[in-house]
Amino acid sequence: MIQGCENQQIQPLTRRAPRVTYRVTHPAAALQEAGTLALFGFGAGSPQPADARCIRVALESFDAPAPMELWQVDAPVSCGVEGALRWSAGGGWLFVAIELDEREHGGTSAAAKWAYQQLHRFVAARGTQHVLRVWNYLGAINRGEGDAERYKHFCDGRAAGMGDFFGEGFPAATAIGHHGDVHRLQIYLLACDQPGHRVENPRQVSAWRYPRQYGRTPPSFARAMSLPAQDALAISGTAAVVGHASAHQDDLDAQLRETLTNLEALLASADMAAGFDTLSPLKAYVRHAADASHVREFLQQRLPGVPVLLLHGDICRSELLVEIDGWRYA
Ligand code: 3EB
Repeated sequence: MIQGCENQQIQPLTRRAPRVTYRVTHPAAALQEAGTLALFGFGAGSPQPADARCIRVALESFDAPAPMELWQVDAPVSCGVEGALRWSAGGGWLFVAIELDEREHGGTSAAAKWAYQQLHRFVAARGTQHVLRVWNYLGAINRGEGDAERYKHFCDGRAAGMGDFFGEGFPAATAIGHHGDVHRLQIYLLACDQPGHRVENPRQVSAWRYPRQYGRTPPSFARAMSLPAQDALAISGTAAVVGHASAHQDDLDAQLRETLTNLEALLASADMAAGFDTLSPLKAYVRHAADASHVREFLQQRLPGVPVLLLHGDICRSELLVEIDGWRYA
C-alpha cells in the first residue's frame, strides 16, 4: 500500500553546527567559499571588506600574520544591513552584529540596552529566535570603581535590553574589554531556528546567581551552549573562577591551570569526551601583552595541536589575567 505523505513521519531537520576555523587567508577567497556565514578580522590592521558578513573585532591579535576566523554552514547564505545591524543567514542559522558609539545612545548602560533590544527584535522577526551564543566587546571595561565600573553598567544595560526575551535561559557569552576607541561597543551573536541546550559548570556558581558583591545586575550568560544537533559545544568565556570567587590572584600559571580545569568540567557537564583537539578552535584573551608568549607556550604544551587565537583583551574582573572561550565539536 502506498502511504500518503500525511502519514509519513517527517523528521525535523537537525541543524548541523557551523564550522569555525582560523585561517591566514585573503578575505575575498574566504567570502567566495560556499556557506561562509561570517568572517572576522582582529585588530585595527585587519582587512575590512565591504560585505555584511565581515566584522573587524577591536581586539589586537598577538599572532603575525593574524589569522581570520571563518564561520561556515552547509547551505546558501544571504546577508544584508538593516539600520545598525549587519546580518547573514543560511540553513536555519543567523549571524547578527551591531556596532555603535555609546555616546550616541546615552552611555554604556543605555547603549547596551538599545543594542540588545535591536538584536532580539531582529532575531525574533526572522524566526531564528534561539540565540545560542553572544560576544560582547567594550572599551575600558574595568574603568570605574566598584558599582561604577563600566562592565557593571554594561551588565545593567544588557539585562534591561534582554527583558524577558531569555526567560527560558541565557545564551552562552563572552564579554571582553578592548583597547580601541573607548566608546565603541561591538556585539555579535549566533542564533538558530532550533533551541540549544544550556550547560552550567558544577565548579562555578551560575553567573546569573553571583552575589551582590559583583554588581547590581548579575551577568546574564550560560557557561556553555550545546548546539541543536548536540554536535558542538559553544563555550563561554571561562576564567579562574571557582564558586563565585576569582582564584589565584597575581598567579598567571595557576589561573591558566584553573581555567583548563573549568573547561574540562564543562565538557564533562555536557556529556562530551574529555580534551580538545585540532578541530576545537579556542581564543585566549590576555590582559597584559607581556604575558602573551607565556600563555602561548603554556597552551601549546597543555593543548598540543589545538588552534588557539591569542588576543589582547581585558577580562571583566580586574584580577583575572586570562580567559578562554571557543568550540568543541562532538
Ligand atoms: C566569569 O566567569 C568571568 O558578562 O558575558 C565570562 C563570560 C565572564 C561572559 C559576560 C563574563 C561574561 O564570571 C567573566
